[in-house]
Amino acid sequence: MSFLEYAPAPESRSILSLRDDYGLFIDGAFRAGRGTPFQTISPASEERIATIANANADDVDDAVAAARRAYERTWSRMSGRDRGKYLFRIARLVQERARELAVAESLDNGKPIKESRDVDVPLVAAWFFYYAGWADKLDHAGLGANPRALGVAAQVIPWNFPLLMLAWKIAPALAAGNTVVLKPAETTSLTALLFAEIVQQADLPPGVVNIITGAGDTGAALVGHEGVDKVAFTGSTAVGRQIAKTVAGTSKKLTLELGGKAANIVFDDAPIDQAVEGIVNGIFFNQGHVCCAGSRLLVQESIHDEVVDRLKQRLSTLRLGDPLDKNTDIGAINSREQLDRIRELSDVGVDEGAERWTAPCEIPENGFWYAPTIFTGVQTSHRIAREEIFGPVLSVLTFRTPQEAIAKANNTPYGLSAGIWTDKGSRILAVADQLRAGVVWANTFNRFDPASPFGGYKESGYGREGGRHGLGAYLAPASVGGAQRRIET
Ligand code: TXE
Repeated sequence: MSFLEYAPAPESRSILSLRDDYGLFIDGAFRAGRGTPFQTISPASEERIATIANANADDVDDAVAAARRAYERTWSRMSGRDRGKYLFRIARLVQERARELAVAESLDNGKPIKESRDVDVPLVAAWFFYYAGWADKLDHAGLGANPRALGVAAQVIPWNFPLLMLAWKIAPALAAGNTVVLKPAETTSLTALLFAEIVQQADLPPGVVNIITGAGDTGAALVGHEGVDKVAFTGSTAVGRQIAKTVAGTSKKLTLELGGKAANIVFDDAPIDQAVEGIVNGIFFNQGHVCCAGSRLLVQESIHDEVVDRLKQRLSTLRLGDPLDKNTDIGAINSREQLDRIRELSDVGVDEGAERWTAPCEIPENGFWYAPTIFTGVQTSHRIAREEIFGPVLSVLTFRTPQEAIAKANNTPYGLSAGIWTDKGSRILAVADQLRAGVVWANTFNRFDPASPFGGYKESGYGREGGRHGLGAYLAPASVGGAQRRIET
């Protein structure tokens, strides 16, 4: 049976054999951290899962030093073909341990098991397979000197796709010949530590991958460390700005993948059934904890009522509850802090005059939950139309003409993604061309592929992850010139 056919049930937690305490993974081994350890809990039950080590500045020093040694002594001297073999090995081990990784991810993050099982974990494997295939293409490609790795990469990731964001960061970095120190988010460290076990199983040279756990201060110490050559961050725009300031004036290379407020634009000729499913997937997938979520629905005025009615009907059928139940559509909100943020901004929506509708879900007694919510009558000036809510909340706005749709879609400080729903191919091309968004989906939403570059404009950050561009973010082109010897005949 392949992992894709496997459907974990609520009791699936029993397939996990977790440790009670997790250390930092530095130089190929687990060890205690020197900061005060913290607990990771299940957001669906608030029960403790495990104790997680906390890296202080000395631990960060050790991790960066281990990465530097590994870079100089082994990884940068290895052929691309050999690096690729390690990446293929990691990809296969992710597949072998897919059930366990999916259950751990849902337990620690709160996302429905059908998402971690069918989306997150398969994409993690796909990312490693994809970049494994690039590693040997960098050797002697016939384009002059081989491009050079940057050195040690500091990578800080968020909690919404813990394992997938790790893959987006680590796979291209290693393929390009860099070594890494990665810090997962403090509420979702578990699967990064299981990944560290996979790194051991794959027999990677010690120090090539280091995983250090901790909160924002650990992340700040890592990105500010002078032994780091490259910083890659995914998270809030506020922290992204701070990191950009820290890195400014140094020679570190930087990529930032920050927030979003994507417009999902539905024209009156769109296939309605498909569009309704796309709107639901666009904003309620992963409880809306998605930087590219279609959080602003721009619907053509003539079909507004029909679309909103259909959405309400559809949302009334969604099942909210135990993330480990294979029938669950909406899981838990990842943390109490995030739940508070969602509640606060949603209440602002009501105060500003928009109309709030909440899906009729039963909310479990323990844990952090927010029922799918739709706001209608939203104006472009409302905060719920401008700020990232990062939760299962959809703001509905209307438009009359394509030009008005484009203007409203672009009227945001962000520029990460957008969706277009229409039957007219020519309209897709014309509208997509004018949208200031790094990713535009047509008659679909939230589709990810390791070969496609992903990233944003404006406050959504800069740089791209995925594809050749994602690899380029970890490489420095090198020109080696010289006079050619004339061969006498
Ligand atoms: O993000 P933070 P938070 C948005 C979303 C959400 C809001 C806040 O709107 O509501 O951000 O979420 C580490 N130097 N996104 O507070 O703080 C931190 O430990 C270095 C969108 O969780 O940015 C974690 O590992 N690192 C986003 C990571 O940064 C620091 C995904 C993200 O945490 C740091 C997540 C510092 N000074 C939230 N401070 C997306 N683009 O997908 C914190 N961190």
